[in-house]
This record gives sequence, structure tokens and C-alpha cells, in this order.
Amino acid sequence: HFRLGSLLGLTVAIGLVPGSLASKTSAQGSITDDKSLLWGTYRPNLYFGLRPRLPQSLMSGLMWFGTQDYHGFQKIRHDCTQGDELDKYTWTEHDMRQGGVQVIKDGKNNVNIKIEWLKVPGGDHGGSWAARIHGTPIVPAKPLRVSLIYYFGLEGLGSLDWKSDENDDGITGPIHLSGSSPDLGEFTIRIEDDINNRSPMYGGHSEDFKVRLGKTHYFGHAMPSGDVWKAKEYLYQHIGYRAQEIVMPYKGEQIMPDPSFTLTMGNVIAKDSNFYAIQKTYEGPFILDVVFDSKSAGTAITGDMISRGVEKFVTDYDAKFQSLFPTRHDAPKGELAFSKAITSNLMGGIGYFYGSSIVDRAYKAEWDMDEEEEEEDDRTPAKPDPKLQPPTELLTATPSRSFFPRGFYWDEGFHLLLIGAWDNDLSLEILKDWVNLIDEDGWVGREQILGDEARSKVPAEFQAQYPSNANPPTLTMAVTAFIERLLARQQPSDAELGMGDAQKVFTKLGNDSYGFSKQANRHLEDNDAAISYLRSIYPPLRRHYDWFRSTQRGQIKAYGRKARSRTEAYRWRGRSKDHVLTSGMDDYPRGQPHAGELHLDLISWMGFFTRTMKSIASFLGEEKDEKYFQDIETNILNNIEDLHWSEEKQMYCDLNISDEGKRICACLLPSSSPHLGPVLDLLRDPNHLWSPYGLRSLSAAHELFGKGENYWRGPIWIQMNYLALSSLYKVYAAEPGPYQEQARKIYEELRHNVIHNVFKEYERTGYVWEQYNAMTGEGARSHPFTGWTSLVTLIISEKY
Ligand code: 6A9
Repeated sequence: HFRLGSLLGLTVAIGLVPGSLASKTSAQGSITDDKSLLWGTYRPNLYFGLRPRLPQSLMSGLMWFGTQDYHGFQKIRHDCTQGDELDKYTWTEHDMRQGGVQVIKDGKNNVNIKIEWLKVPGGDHGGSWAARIHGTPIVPAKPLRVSLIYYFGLEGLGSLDWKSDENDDGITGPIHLSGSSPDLGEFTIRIEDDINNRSPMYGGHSEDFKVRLGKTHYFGHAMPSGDVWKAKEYLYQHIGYRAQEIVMPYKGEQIMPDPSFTLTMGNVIAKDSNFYAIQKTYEGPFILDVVFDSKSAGTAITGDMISRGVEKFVTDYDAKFQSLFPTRHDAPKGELAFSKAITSNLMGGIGYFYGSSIVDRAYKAEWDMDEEEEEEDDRTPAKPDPKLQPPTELLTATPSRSFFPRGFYWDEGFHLLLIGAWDNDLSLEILKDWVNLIDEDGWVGREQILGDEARSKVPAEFQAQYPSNANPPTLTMAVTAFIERLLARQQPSDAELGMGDAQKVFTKLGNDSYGFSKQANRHLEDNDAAISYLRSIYPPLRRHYDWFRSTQRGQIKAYGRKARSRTEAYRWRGRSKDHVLTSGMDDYPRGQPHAGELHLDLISWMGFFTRTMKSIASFLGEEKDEKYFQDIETNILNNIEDLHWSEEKQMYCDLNISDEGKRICACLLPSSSPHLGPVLDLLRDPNHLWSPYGLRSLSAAHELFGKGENYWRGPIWIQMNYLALSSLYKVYAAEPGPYQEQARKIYEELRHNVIHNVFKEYERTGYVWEQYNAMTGEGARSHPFTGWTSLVTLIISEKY
């Protein structure tokens, strides 16, 4: 019944900071003026969607459908949906400041789509960008007939106007729009076909009459603010109505008009339009450029600039990637490309969200009532009372573009480890947004479902967040990772930490024309900025920490055991009989819900949280706080031993009054601990946690293994494997002791197993997965799951 979380909390080993660094302070820590992150692929729920990082502004996105028959139109591709059954969609390169390349394989429509996205800095409004969309047939012998739609919708203040020329043959040249808004200034948009693009021949209902269709159709609409995310619904209706009208006269005839003729927009621009969709209907391969030129940048992006810019970006990306995340010399062919793709997909999964969430401040389960509340008893039974909150904003990575395209608290701590290794300041921006969500009590909602678009993906019963509920406190991992990078900068000789090489690459990129990349490291280069950033997040983090300690406290008094600390014991609130969603390990077996439970994973997380707070306090020279956290840490470590270690089972366990015999294990063990041996044995035992594909989430010998929902009852989760690998690498395999050799062996084997299996499944299925089958290693549940599964890149390059 060994718990996988056992090794968590050992991943942080931070030394003392040079005094000079810690004592300097300054006001120049603000990073929100960083214009290089204004534009991004911040609509990751779409196959391709761009917006600036602003509550209301210019939204854009891509759609396509097959016109081979009438079925394709029923499945317009726009928001990532497993039901679309695309064979693959993956970023192969992605950098939020510079651009990216995404490849999409849509077998049902016989089309490979490649999107090259390039950002070009300049001016005062976040620069310009271009997207080049290529289409090629998957099977060249089969026809390629698709209709592509690109749209722009302006929300909030500003204007967006149609400027395209048209003659009797319709639109012949490029599409032009122009507009302005307070944040974006003045801008122009150009959508331009490659000269070789062809539209289908339309035979109508008589074969004597063949014409080539005009490629371009369009639709301009005055859309209510807040509706642009529903673009697909609007266009589906518009095109659908028109098709019915066109088809009407042919009723009863044998040959229906060609779908590429009927499924087109009406070429109308409504008065006061703020939304424009441009439709291109193709037969054969195509290349389409979409260009956004910010006027203050002073340059107009040409087709040639796109070609050269993308080529340079891909080369630079490769150099920086290989330097930061090297593969071992004996890595199999394709591992580097795989590692790039999963990293790029995590980056490409970053979204900007703005809107209201739903919070329920009333509901509590009976076992979560504290004693006074129970006595008041007017709160029993507590009824649900969900309420919409004032809007908030959040820049965050997302676990899955198709299934969970929104922010998740404990996922984010893991995401930021990889994001921060690639782009330090981007990770700080994201962290800052999360820290801003910490409310005055110190609480942050576990799942951030902000606004209607995000909410549209979540069943009603999962929408409300509860201010009594927590989730593993992983955010501080991003802080300590930042501090580690800062310390590595102080000792450039320490090339193993990666910064030596990375720095060379950053400098190289910083000198080229893509000036945006310089921003990625600003807080590593400027100590004052770094310190002032840390100072700004420290008070809310402290409030957050205090919230955890007071609201998730457990009762010790019920147990006859001698505990060295009378305070440090913890219990997850907000559980139901079969689920502890708040723990992150939803249906992992626990005892009966009871106010007297003590949860081993939570006390471990609290030990971890305390240790990271201690290191931040130390870095900032807050000696009193450092001492305060040090004492709590000691108390927690003592109580893990005193309360949770079972001599009889030789493992660490949850405690439950109703079922004290049933024990689970977890710890923050020093490498000298005599308990390490039994823990490692259990870990390596194929009858329990060990599999050829990674560590299982539950022992195969447990009576509930693989039972019920089977979400956390065996399946292999990559973030848990990362934690175990990290602890093994940094502590148990590194520090001399009786178990060092064993730890080293387990580390090597486990590392190999995890990389090998996730890579193999990616090649086999085209995707990375939420979890992997405990017996076969097969990818399972949502896909692509581009969140913490991407940590495989850090495992490959051994960055822990
Ligand atoms: C359900 C259904 C379209 C569950 O990765 C996010 C979380 C993890 O934090 C957690 O540890 N996942 C893990 O056990 C996914 C949670 C999704 C809940 C929403 C709604 C949507 O159907």
C-alpha cells in the first residue's frame, strides 16, 4: 500500500545565498511591461488561435473542413476535440516570444496542415506577427479539397474595417483589414494566397459547364462583445443557411451541387462589423499567409521575411534546445524531435484567460464542519450556494488542449519547472498571475475556470470552487527553481546546471534581429529585478502558507502516539466518500471520511512547502522568518516519523481512527534514514509499484488495484515519476550512504523505463497521454495531454 508521493519533498536542496545578493533591493521588479509576451498562441483550446494577453482585444483563429462531401462540414475543425479524430497535432517548435511551428495531420480530410507562426518585434504595441499555413495531401493520389477559414474579431474598444478590393470577378488580390485599439495602436492585416493555390472546378449539375470557383468568400458581422469565441457557431449557421438556399432549386434532381460551391460564405459585410471571417476553398496543395502589422513597428512583413524568419527561428530553436536539454549520446533516433515536441506542446498549451469563476462559500461536507460549526447546527446540512465572482485574469499553461484547456493549481507547479528552464521570465509572469489569485484569506481555487468559453468545457457539477479546499502546494517549486537558476548564474563555472551553455545561446539570440528573446532572461541578468520580484510575491505566498497550515490542520489528540510536535498534523478538507480530489489523487484509496483522519501526503507536502518558504526567506535575508520555517520543518519531519511510520508494516501511512491498521507510505527521508531501505525495496518490487513503464500509482497487490474508476488506482502518472526520479537523482543516488548504490540503479532503470514508454506511445499513437496503463504501458485517458507529461524532457536531460 505504498504511496508514490513518498519521495516528494526531497527535491529542494538550496544552499545559502551570497549576502550581497540578498541585501540589495530595488523598485524595478515589474515585469508586466514586457511587450514581448503581449501576443501569443494564448487560445490553446483551438488548433490555432492568437490573442494578446489583454481582457478584451483582437481575437483570431483558424478553422477548416473537407469539401469532398457534405459530411466534412458537420465537423468543422476549430476547438481541439478528441471527437475530431485528428491523427496528430503537435507543435514541433514553440517559443512564446518568437514563434512556432505546428503540424496537424487530418487523415479524414486527407490533409497535412503545417502552421508557421512568427513574431516580429518593433514599435510600442507588442510588435507584428505572421502565420503561414501550408496544406498538402497526405495521400497524393487522393484529392485534397478543403475550405479554410481565418477570422478576426475585435472585442472592447477600437475599430476594425474591411479594406479589400473587389471587382466583378469577386476578390482577386489579398484581403486587407485595418484597425486600431488603445492597447494595440494602429494595425493592418493582410491575408494572401500563394500564386499556385487553386480553387476547385465546379461542374454544377451539368458537365458542359465548368468554371473555376472564386477562392475567396467572406463574412463581416457586428458581433456582441464576448461572443467571438463562438465564431464557429456563427459561421456554421451562416454557411448552413446559405447552403440550404443554394441547394433548394436542385431538390429532386439526381446531382446535387458540389459542396465546395454551396458551403461558402455570402460575401456580405454588415454595418459596424467587428468580426471578419475569410474563407478560402482549395483543391490541391496551398499556402496562405496571414499577416498582422503593427503600425508603430514601422515595417511591413513580406512573404520573403516570413520564409527567412521561420528558417532562422527553427535553427536558433534547435541550437538553444540542444544546449539546454541535451539527449544522451546513445539516445534512440527521434528522441530529440520527441523531446522538442513535448516541450513545444507545453509552451503552445499556455493560454490567457479572463472572466468570472464560480465559488461556493457555503457548502461543506459533515466531516469538514469544525466543532463550533457543528454546534451551531444551522449550517447542517450545508446547502450548495455557487456564486459568480468578479472577473480575474490568468496566464497559465494547461494540462490538455482538448480536454482540460484551463489552469489547474498543482499541475502548474510542474509546468513551470520546464517552462522556467526554457524561458525564466515567462515562468515568472505565469507565477505572478497565479500569486495574484491568492485571496485575502490566502486561498486559491484548485481549478481556474475563467469566463464562458472556459466554462463551456466543464460539466456544471464540476464548476464551483470551494474556499475550504486545497490542492498540493506546488507553486513554490517554481520559486525555488528560479532561485536555483539565480544561484547558478553566480557560479558560471557550474556548467552542469546548464546555465553556462544556455547563457551563450541567449546572448547569441539576443544579438539577432529577434530582439524579443532577450526578455527571457531579464530577471536572471538583473539581480535587483530578481530580488524585487521575489519581495513582491513573498507576502502573498506567506498568506497562502498560513492559510494551508490553519485550514488543513488535523487532530493529533485522538491518537495514543507520542508525537514530538502537538501542532503539525494535516488532513485534506473537501473529500467525499470515494474521492479526495483536493489531494490531486482523486480516487486513490483512503480510509473512511472522518474528522480524525491524518493524511501522509498532505503533511509531506506541508514539509515541502515549509522548506521552500524557508529557502525563499533565506534568500531574501528574512532571518526571523527563516528560523520560523526551520522550526516548523523540524516539527513536521519529526511528526512524519512519530505519527506516520509503521514499524510493523515498515512503511509510512495515513492514519484513520476507524481503520488504524491500513497504512500508506510517504516521506521526506534523509539519505541516512534506516527507513530508506524498506521504501526503496517496495518501490522496486514488481508486485507493488514497479513496472517496466514507470512507477504505478497504487500497489498491484492492493485489493482496489485497477478497480472502479481506476484513475489513481494503478495507472502511471509522469509527474509522480518525475518526483521520484528527482529525489533519487538529487539525494539518494548522490549522497553517500548504505542505499546509495541501490538508489543509483533504481534511478537509471526508472529513467529509462519512463522515457522509453512515453516515447514509444507517442510514436505509436501520435500523442502524449494523461496516464499510462499499469500493466501494458499503453497511453490512456485524455490526449494530447501536454501538461506534466512533458516533464519527460527534464528527465531526458536530467534537469531536476
Ligand atoms: C472534469 C470533465 C470534458 C485530474 O490535470 C488536471 C487534473 C489533475 O490536477 C488531477 O491530479 N486532472 C487529476 O487527478 C484532470 C481533472 C479534470 C476535472 C474536470 C470535467 C471535462 O469533460
